[in-house]
Amino acid sequence: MKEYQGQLTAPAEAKFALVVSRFNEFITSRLLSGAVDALHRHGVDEDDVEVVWSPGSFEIPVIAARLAESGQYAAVVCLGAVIRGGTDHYQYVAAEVSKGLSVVALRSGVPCIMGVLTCDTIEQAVDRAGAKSGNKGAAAAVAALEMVNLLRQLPGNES
Ligand code: INI
Repeated sequence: MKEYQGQLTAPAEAKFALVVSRFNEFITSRLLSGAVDALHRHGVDEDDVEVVWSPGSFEIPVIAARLAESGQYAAVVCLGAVIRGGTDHYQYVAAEVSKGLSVVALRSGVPCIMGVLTCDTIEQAVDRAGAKSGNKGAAAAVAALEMVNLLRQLPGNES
């Protein structure tokens, strides 16, 4: 039986794009710190990490699409915080960013990691941005490493 699994080490000659939302920057800056820290601690060179700021989470997919289609990045790590407010706006933003990222990843073949929190409360978001529930930005970065290493092993890899 042949079994594939992605290692969590820095892949050779791989650049990582991090797309981070300015909306709820209090939370997303913590996700960004977690993602950058995780990449560095797994051996990714600082020069192989590029950060792009998005106005809000809704705009992340179009930025991710440009980056993924450029062919310059092994993975795009998307970071945002969608937090429920007094209206149903939250639902539209959360649905579009998750759907958009999945479309971009499937069309481009480049992993677009969903590090966008979708929370009912600010407290839930804080918990996931470096407090009680860890740092989901770091988790997203580790998922990116795993996906890049995994895709390089699977049939059809050209690199
Ligand atoms: N953007 C977020 O990233 N998080 C939110 O919680 C949020 N809410 O709830 O409004 C949000 N809205 C802005 C949205 O992403 C767009 O930037 C805006 O609608 C302009 O297109």
